Amino acid sequence: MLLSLLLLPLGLVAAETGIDAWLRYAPIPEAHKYAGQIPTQVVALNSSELSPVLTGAKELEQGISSIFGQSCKVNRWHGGRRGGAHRPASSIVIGTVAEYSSYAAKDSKKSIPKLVNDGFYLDTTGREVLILGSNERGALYGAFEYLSLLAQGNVTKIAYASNPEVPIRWINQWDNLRDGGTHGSVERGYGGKSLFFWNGEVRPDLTRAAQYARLLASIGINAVVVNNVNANETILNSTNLDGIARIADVFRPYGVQLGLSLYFASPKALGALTTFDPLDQSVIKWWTNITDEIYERVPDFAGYLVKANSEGQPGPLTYNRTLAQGANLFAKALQPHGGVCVFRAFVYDSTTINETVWTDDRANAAVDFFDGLDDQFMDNVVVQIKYGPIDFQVREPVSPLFSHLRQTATSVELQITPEYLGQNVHLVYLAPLWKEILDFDLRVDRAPSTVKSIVNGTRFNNPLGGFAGVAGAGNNQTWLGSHLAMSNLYAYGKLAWNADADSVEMLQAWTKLTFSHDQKVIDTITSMSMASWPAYEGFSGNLGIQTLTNILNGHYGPDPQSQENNPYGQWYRADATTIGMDRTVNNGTGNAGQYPPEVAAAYESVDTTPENLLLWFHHLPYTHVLKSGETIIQHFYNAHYNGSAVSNTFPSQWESLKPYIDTQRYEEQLFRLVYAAGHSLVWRDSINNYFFNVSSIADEQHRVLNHPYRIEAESMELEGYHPYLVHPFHAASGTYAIVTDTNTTQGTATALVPFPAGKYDVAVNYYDQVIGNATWELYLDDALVGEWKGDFEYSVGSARVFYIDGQSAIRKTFKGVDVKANATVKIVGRGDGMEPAPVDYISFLPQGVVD
Ligand code: GCW
Repeated sequence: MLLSLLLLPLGLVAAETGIDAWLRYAPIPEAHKYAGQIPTQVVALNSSELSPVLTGAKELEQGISSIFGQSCKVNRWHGGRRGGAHRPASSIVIGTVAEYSSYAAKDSKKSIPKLVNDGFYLDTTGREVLILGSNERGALYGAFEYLSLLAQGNVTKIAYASNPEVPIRWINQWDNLRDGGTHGSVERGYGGKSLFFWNGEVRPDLTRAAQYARLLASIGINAVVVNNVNANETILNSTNLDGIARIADVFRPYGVQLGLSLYFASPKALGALTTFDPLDQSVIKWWTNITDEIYERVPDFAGYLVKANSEGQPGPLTYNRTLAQGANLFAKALQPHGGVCVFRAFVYDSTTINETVWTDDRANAAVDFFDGLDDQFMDNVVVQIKYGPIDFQVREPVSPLFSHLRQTATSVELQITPEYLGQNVHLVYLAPLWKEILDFDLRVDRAPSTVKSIVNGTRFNNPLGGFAGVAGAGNNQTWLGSHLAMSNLYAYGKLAWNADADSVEMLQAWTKLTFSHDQKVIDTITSMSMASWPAYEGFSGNLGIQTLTNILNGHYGPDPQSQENNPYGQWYRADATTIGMDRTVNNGTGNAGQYPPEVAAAYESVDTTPENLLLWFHHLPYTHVLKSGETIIQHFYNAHYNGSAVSNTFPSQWESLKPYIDTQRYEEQLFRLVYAAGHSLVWRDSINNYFFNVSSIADEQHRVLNHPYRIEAESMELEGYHPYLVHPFHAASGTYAIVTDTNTTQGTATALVPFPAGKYDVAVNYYDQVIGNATWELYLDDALVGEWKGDFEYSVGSARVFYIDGQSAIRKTFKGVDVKANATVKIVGRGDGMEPAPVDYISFLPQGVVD
């Protein structure tokens, strides 16, 4: 006992990599207090090696011994009824309800509430703890639930049944078979390489894939589609099908089924047919055969996910067949095996729309493409709909398609990997965003019709439906690239299990499990996380004009102009006096009319459109006055200042947790938060400069384009450096940066510091491109303040950026530097690779000033 008490504080500060996520089973504070309340053995009612029941039993053994330092051995039950009197006290019984029936004596058998598939019953009130699943997977879920309670120090007596919200609780991984290309190993993944594929094949070592399945099972995920929706036909070659079977084997003990994304033209590309027409007999036969082959190898195969006729992918429309005919091709092949065809609603044609045509609108695409097909999909088809009509933006209304498909099962596609929300370098806790979507009431037929009631099947009586979460997990130790981002994966699973789960409660349970029980840690992470989405929205795109990121490459840093004047249709139609998409029926694209009448009426009018979507639905003057009394343009300016100010509080909030968090995770997260705080200023200035330039309306508070603490690099005395006009212009303070004369030479920039002597935070804004490691040195009066390298690309997994722009812009801050009167500041930069050691400006910030 003494030993474990002594070890406890050490355990708390020992380095952790993050790989255990919320399944750390950390020793809980004062574990000895629980002695006597914790079972000492687990009775596994199913002892077959691959059974999720046995997995659950082993997890209980491992978890309890780690949390309480107490042994809790697994005993495998091999049949025969046990009488109540003979059962050892203090045990956990885990199995299916059916197994429990044969196990328990009649006189002591509990009556179990109704469970649906995958549901479980957890009862800690009796002499035995009962963990009973409607099926084996349910029993495993019950084990994880019980362990989660114990790990949070909760030993209250409870008895309840827990049933999932929806049958489809899937993860979509956009993993490519090969690394390289524009999207790397995991498309839009920021946590390393694919867990599943390498060099065109399934990885020989699937240890991490099994660990991923464990993590996902612990939050109720029941299937993973392992390859990118931009699929490659070679996933179906026989080597890869064998490999796929190996993945399914490591998933199975965790009750996680495997699914595959399909390339629609595979019969031609792989099967050497002359067509991939979904109505062609040879094509039908080809898919039937391949599906049968998959089921031979993977009898519990979950099904297919299909992206067709979207972003260059082939599909049924290629042959003038309907999307339903395309979906049914696969559904028919899967049906005899009980598989599901998930068909994505993300169908749009980026070649035919034109911003100068006032009525053109990508947001109309899904409904336009799917209307008229509702009664044509087979029963085992699920249409998977991105939450908004465009593409995972920082704010979108709910996709109107949810209200159009009444006879077809639907699932909502959420993006856990925050492609458009800071790519896990910025902190953005997504549960509040998802909940706004799930709780939104579409008022179909003027009756309550929340998105969650549609996807869970209650509204339109479709039993098959659910959730798809695009996760982007990779093989680095943090899974997603950032420790704090793991709350999103956790919350996704919890919401798919219970869409009414509360954002803060999920976050706090996750925090306790992941970091600490200390109230200070819980409160701080709650405050940061709950402020994070509003902050990100504040300094990116406001009032429903989308994220304003570079949509042509990266999807990461600020680049509003990239949304306009191209056929991708993420326009906001800004000119010198007005901004916003007119999506009204009366005068615009008609998109508001795709919603049921009550919602359509609300969106049709400026007065009744929620202001956070104002410019999604309306085209208005910058001078339009909001309910707050601010004009639209002033709201932009203020929101950008406020949002970035919040982001700039995150590093110090996190620093206050230093005593409570192990060094590795503390340092890794701090690095990201410090970077993100600096990058939020890049966002702020870039967007504000851009809209000032477009509108010519000044900031009432005189902040925009007025930075009294900056020395612009291009105004310094340059040797071996020269001014460089940055594109887009607003990605540089004063539109210019400096670059070394060649990519491999040294440059020096010198200036007199025009500020009084004192203590300053000295911030250097520079650019770090992906190829090359330029170096910079900062001197004050010839004394080195600090030096650093352009090696950011190795420490974060965000999009690879080749250009000097708002995506590569980055800030290095030296805190509390003593600056003498009339000091000279000097930057020495050495180019390397593609990096000509670019510098934008140097800020001398008096204590407490953020700029
Ligand atoms: O948002 C876009 C992404 C693509 C993705 C596509 C989709 C897999 O930028 O990377 O492709 O959506 O959802 O199909």
